[in-house]
Amino acid sequence: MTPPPGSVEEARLLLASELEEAVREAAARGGLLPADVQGLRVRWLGKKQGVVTALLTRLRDVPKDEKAAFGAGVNALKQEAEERLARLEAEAEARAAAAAEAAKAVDVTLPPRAFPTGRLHPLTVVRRRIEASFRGLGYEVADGPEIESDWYNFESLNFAPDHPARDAVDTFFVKGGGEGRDALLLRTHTSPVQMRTMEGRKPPIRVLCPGRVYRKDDIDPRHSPVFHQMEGLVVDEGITFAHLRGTLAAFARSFFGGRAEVRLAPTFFPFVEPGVDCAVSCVFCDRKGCRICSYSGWIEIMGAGMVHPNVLANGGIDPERYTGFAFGMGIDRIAMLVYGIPDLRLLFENDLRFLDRTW
Ligand code: 2U9
Repeated sequence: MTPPPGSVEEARLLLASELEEAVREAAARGGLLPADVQGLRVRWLGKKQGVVTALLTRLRDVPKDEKAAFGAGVNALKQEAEERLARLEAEAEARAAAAAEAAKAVDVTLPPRAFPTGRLHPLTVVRRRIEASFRGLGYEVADGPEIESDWYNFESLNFAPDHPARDAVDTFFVKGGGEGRDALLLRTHTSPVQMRTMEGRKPPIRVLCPGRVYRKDDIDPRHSPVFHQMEGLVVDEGITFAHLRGTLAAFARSFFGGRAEVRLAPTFFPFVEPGVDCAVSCVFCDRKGCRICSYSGWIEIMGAGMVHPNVLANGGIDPERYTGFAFGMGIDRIAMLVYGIPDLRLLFENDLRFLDRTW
């Protein structure tokens, strides 16, 4: 039976259904908040327009003999509304307090925030790998100045006075340097470091010289006016070409893998005699022929040779007693080869879109 409109009974049913509805509706967003309950309190118990207050103002229109019952009914309703709202309020406050506590807490199960770390440059990785291959053979690593004299860069290394590399077209000379062998220049190879090493000590010498070198080359995918070399020098009594060949073969196997072989072909460098070009069997196609080795099965990786007696003598070493071998390779070229880098410039531009990977 529906209660008559405007009756206390009707208001009591409305109170129950409205509060239940409010609770149900708030469940999806985590339950009633204290502010929600405050809104309900205003609607029901508000002094100006609350439903209960409105009922009380109607008391004067109620017939005399019904006034007592009506007033008691409204008071009961008011008490019921107060109790229900007080309960909802307590729940909402407890919920808000728990949420505030949770916001303060550290969630130890969260995955750690990514932390940006630095990485090694591919040239550094390749240099270190080459060094590791030779360290196992007893070599130490040495370095020297990038600004050199004509003597250390050319003259002492047996370059003829009219050798084309000594031309200002190919080499960066430093303004204000001296004349002749005292001229200053940006080193065109790391060989001056080996010269300085020979001067400073007695054989046996086994030294590895990595470093930046400069040549007046125009920039293109395979050329840059600055690049990197790794050179090596061994000087001792009784060093022969067989030691050179065995060393290059051991390096090739250590660096490129156990199946790698080397092939030597005669060539000319002023600082060695004989001089050789050294190729390694193509590890990409196992010598069958592929794009990387230009379908030859071999890849040129370095030059080498027996140190010229004039060069030993210029380094203060008696060429009658000692012999030695030397080799040189381009670190950039080897990095491009092993990582398939198509353009040398990528190694110098410091673009993280290229560099940011594990080399
Ligand atoms: C001393 C005596 C001998 C170093 C050598 C090469 C052969 C060689 C090139 C390879 C490619 C340089 O990067 S590259 O352009 N180098 O072919 N270098 S023997 O010989 C020396 C060095 C120092 C005292």
